[in-house]
Amino acid sequence: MKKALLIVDVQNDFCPGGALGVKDGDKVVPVINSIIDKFDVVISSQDWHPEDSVHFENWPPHCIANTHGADFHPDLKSEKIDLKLRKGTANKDDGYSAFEATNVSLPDYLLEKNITTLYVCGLTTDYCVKASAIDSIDEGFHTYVITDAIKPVNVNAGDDKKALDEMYKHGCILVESDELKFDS
Ligand code: VGL
Ligand code: ZN
Repeated sequence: MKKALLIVDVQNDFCPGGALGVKDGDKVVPVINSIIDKFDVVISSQDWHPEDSVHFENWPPHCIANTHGADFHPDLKSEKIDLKLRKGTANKDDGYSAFEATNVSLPDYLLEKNITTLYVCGLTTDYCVKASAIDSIDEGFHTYVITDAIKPVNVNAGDDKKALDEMYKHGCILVESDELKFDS
């Protein structure tokens, strides 16, 4: 019975000044760094879009593969990451969920490592965090969402509250980072 931290899309383009920068997106970084050593395994996802992605009909172009915008926020302790997932890599693929990663099958990896529980954090609450947390439940994992380590886009006011409600109703457990007190 092991637990993994899933760090969703803590990338330059989702942080202030980035192509799809969200308010206080960078503020998740110190929170994530403060808990990163508590887990058996640390997994990240990165939005990794081709320039001609259909996804850019709905969003300003962001996180284009192999660009600075697609890199992790420079302060994230990325050297602690065991598995780096890439998603949204095909031009017809939104790839909101880390479970849609194209370079590795996340369920297979978790099974192989005996991970039963996922703690989800990162960007953004109302898109990729939500999609990943809901897929995690659907794939049969105990799923926690770390509410002070996520930030929303809020295309419409209140989208963040709706997303939290949806995750909770789907079976996710909402926790704050200072509640994470593990035995080992
Ligand atoms: C995301 C919008 C577009 C996210 C990705 O990481 O939540 N949001 N692409
Ligand atoms: Zn995207």
